[in-house]
Amino acid sequence: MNRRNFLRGTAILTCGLLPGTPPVSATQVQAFSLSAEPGQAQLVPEEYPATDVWGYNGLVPGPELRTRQGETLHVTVRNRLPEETTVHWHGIRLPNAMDGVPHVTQPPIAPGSAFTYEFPLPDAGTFWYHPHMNSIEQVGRGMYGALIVEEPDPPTVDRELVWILDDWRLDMDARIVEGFDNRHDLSHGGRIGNAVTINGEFPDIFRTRSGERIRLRLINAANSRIFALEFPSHEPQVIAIDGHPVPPHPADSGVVTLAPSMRMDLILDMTGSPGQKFPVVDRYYRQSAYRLIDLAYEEAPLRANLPDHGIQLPANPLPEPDPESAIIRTVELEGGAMGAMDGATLNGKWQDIRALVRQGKFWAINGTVSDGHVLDPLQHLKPGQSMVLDMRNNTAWPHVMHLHGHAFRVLARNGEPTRFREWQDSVLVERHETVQIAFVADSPGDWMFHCHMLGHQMSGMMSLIRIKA
Ligand SMILES: [Cu+2]
Repeated sequence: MNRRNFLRGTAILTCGLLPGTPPVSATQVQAFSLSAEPGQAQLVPEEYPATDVWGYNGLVPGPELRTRQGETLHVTVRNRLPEETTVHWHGIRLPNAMDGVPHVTQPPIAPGSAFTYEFPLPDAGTFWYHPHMNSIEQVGRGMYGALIVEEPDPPTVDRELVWILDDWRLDMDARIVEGFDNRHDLSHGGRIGNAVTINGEFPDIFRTRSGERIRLRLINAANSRIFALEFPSHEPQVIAIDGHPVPPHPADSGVVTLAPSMRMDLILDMTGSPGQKFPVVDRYYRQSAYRLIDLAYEEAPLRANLPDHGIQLPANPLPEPDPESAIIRTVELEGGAMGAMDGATLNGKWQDIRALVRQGKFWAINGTVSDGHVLDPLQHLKPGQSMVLDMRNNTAWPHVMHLHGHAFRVLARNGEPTRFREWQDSVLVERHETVQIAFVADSPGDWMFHCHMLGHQMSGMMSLIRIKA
């Protein structure tokens, strides 16, 4: 029994099927259990010791949760960590009470206790799960896993792979360097590591064969690192961003850019010749480009001609924002090292930058610094209302802005309309860039809107959008 069959074997049928009930009305529930707990992982080559981590079921990454569109996910999470936690189902459009935000959508899960999440999955795509409590440290110690929602009729490929990218700051004994609240990291580009892993392992060689067609689901689980991957002599086709389909197209300038928390689904046709080797290179930080992994072709080709099946994914059932009636709001991202912020409001009181820095706060959204998750809303919306957020990055650093519980269209960058008006849940806003997004506030509740560079989130760059009738 392969892993997938094993996991699918846990499916249970909830709606009792009475005689004469058409089977289409049945809701298939996929049940899983996760335990947040300390563990060990061999993150770097064998000549180094294993690293003490925190993981789901003690593993890095945590178990892959694989379901189908339209099914219901049921996950019991037990907390065996020495501190409180929650689980956020990143990118999933779900009821607010299941969103995993401590003190806002649920009480934290105390050490020794458990919480059960259950929600339907309206969208197919590549998603992931991670804590929303002390995220910089809990995610940074290895707590994350893939949540894959399959299309009813996925494109035909030879292999489907999930690569969860992460980076770690390790010492020479492969121990995680402490000091997650290091103020230099918080006020600059965040905690960037010195060891990049794919699925919790130090990548070396990826074996493939000429003519193979691969669906590669990339997930960036890093604290702050942005990846810009080049696949020399290959032309990966982007088929989905943040889980949501886009018309298949080659990545811009051949570079697959993935900010923290973002996902990208690629179709990678292996066009090299037998015996060839190609490095995949990450060039986001220009001074420190490095080889992520080698694509190594075996001697025997898989086939002579590339497959020509269609690769376009069917659209997810997302509500289309109405630009005519939309409420438009400017969102100013402010602060950080080399920024111009002289002060901002923290806990209801305007404070100058020195006072903010003393409290470990460096970032603001529209003049307000967040302190934890319980916040005055940045915006009130009625259910069904369309909203445009016109984001301006007034800082010297990139940010990746994530909205909970919704997907938004990316309408424009620096005033230029985007090519595909992509649906995303997280969007990279480069320094001094403007990005316009639009969404329909279709799900009632308090939803976080924050930077997913976890050090920025922790030190002030978080807000809340309230959707209430
Ligand atoms: Cu940021």
